[in-house]
Amino acid sequence: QYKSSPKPVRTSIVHLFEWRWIDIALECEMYLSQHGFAGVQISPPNENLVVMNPWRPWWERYQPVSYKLCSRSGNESEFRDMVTRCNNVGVHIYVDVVFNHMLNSAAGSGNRGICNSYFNAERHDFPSVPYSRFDFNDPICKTPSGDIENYSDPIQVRYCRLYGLLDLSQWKDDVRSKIIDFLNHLIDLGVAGFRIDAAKHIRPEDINVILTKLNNLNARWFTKGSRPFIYQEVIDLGGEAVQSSEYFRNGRVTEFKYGMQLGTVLRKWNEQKMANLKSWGESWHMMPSNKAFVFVDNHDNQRGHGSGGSSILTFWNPRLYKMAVGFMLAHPYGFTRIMSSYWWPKDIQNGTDLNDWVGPPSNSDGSIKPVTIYANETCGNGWICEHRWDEIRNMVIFRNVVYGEPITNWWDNNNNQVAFGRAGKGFVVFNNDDRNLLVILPTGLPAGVYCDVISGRKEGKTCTGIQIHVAANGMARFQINYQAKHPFIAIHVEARL
Ligand code: LAG
Ligand code: CA
Repeated sequence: QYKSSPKPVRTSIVHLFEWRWIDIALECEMYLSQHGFAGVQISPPNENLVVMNPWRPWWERYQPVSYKLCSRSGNESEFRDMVTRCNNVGVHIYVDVVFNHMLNSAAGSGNRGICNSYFNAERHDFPSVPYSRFDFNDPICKTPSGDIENYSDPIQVRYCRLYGLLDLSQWKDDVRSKIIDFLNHLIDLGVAGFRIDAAKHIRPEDINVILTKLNNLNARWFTKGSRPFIYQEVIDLGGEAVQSSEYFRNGRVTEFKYGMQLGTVLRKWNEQKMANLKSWGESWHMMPSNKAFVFVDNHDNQRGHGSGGSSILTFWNPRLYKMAVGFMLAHPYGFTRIMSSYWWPKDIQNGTDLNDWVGPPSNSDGSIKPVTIYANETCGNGWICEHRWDEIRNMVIFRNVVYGEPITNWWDNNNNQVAFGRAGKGFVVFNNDDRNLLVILPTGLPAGVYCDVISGRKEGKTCTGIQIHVAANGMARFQINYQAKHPFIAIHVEARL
């Protein structure tokens, strides 16, 4: 061997929703780096409004007061420490940045930012940025309420208030320069990219100007000249004035049809079946794969906010959820994000969750509780940690192993049993039918005994789960009974015994 082995690819990020910076730093070092995660999406790090009614909802973090790095997740020195420690183990930080708007117009005034910054919502005054009334779109918005009333009118979508949130003028140089300074500060601290919140409500050309003024990534961790990774949150399920494609030249765009359609298939709604997933991708009216940022659920639609409705699968439905995430990670379409949630007292009344606002596990003073990690690697203290579920964690690794390979050897029973390979690197089999599956299939894999990474994992020379024997001709026998604990099987070349 004359060449050192190439750096392993890492292809998925995890949203550690509402985690504290000190917990994320530990998670990078103790878990994410060892298990092939490329990075972490963090909750908005800048100062927000403290909302007392309802009590400390998660969504208060989408109401900025200033760009000071100060939030329930931690202060600037904790933020800096997290970025440094995560980068040092090769796990990158992606920041959820909220710059469409500031806080809501009815928030009043006072030193009620989470770090005591002053604001006056009525006067549109944010001295800690500073922004003043000239930095907002009120004169342009023509709706009677000042809010977005009609999503088929792009002018309203861009220049009126989303949920009553004071709408910033990103077309103005002084607003742009405040946003650019904020993002460059984050880049200089070492972050790798941004989720642009509410991008649909900002003109793509304004985002573009901001992006072109950003610094290169910090050369302490990134190759000289590297640019930030960008994914823009645009909810486009079709039928609205603003379309995802307007944003392609800025970076990736969230594909909200992905989780909605995949949930519909796995739930077998609308007469859908997994066999239909043979054509999964662009032909399902989704954007080009190399533009798409995909996920089964996100922090909004897992609790009925945002879009996607009741078809969205979440940790509340673990069996189907694991299949959905498993399918997403096995399939080459898009750039993938895993959701990592906290528990809340879900209370559905007449189709809506009365507790959709409930914030992260917290103490009576509002501070966020630490993430507890048990010896068996699962989480406690109210944290769900889907990314630590064996099936999901192992499929994150599967995606890295098969990266760049096309789909091969697709098989289905014309119903809800499907299987496919990734050109000699990996193979998956799903059974979402109410009947047993027993098939012998060509896998395209080299002969050998493989460890199924869904029912177990490879530990040294042994497998804690089912073993799959691939014959010299690539054929292998798969059995998944319909009540089986694990409704799918996945094997790949790094889990050969
Ligand atoms: C997003 N993407 O475009 C975030 O993913 C989403 O979580 C944000 O909404 C939204 N854009 C604005 O940044 C969240 C909640 C809203 C919440 C808002 C502001 O989904 O429900 O609105 O953050 O905190 C809340 C109330 C509204 C109220 C508004 C202003 O729920 O009823 O009108 O505050 O007071
Ligand atoms: Ca706007």
